[in-house]
Amino acid sequence: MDSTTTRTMPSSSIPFTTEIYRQSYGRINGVVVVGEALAEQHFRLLARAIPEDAGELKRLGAMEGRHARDFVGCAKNLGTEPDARFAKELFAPLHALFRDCDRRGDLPGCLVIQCLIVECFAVAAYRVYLPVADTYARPITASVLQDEVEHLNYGEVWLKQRFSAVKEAITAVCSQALPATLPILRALVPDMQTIGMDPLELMVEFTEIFEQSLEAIGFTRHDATRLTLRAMAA
Ligand code: PL3
Ligand code: FE2
Ligand code: FE2
Repeated sequence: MDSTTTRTMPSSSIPFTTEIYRQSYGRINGVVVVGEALAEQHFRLLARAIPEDAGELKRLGAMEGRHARDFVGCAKNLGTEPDARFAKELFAPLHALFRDCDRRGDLPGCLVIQCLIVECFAVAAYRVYLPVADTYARPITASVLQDEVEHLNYGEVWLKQRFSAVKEAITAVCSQALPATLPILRALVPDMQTIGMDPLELMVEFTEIFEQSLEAIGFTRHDATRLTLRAMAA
């Protein structure tokens, strides 16, 4: 199935009620719910690390908690539940990297992992999921998507304001954190195909949004592309 076919797959041809759909959805939904719950933790840690923005960061963390609950509801609506065990294993390396940066007081590292990498991943995933979502999940996903853009924006603004001081730290953390993100995507390829998402489209979308973010922060287009491609090829 090529990407055009997948992207335009009409909702009527998606097998929402089959057991195979439910199983794939449970694994993907697990990754989403665990990703949202970790995002909540990360924003709470960031609120401690950046006291001048604590109120704002706690608000963003609370949004993540709501996203997790809303997506659990999407699984329940389809008669399945999030597979959290599988998802926790997938997110463990990225979460460990965040905790390391937090412990070392590497704020740019924390912001790149949560606000740039995780949020770009979320924006790309929800954009690709939206056209193939069931009628219950679609409005929820559309509303969550708007919140994720706000989370991405918080990180962009913070990093842009300190660009020359944090440029090296951004490059360093990307080279570790981007390779830790790819196995999550790879593990979900067959399940994404089952629910009508095109994994290649997700990669393309992620790369585009991530490079745009790096440019918004202050990298040249050339450096943004190099940094992303080098880290993804690692
Ligand atoms: C940050 O706010 C949340 C981070 C969550 C990361 C989500 C990754 C999702 C992988 C692909 C599946 C998207 C489909 C959505 C289905 C409920
Ligand atoms: Fe979220
Ligand atoms: Fe978010």
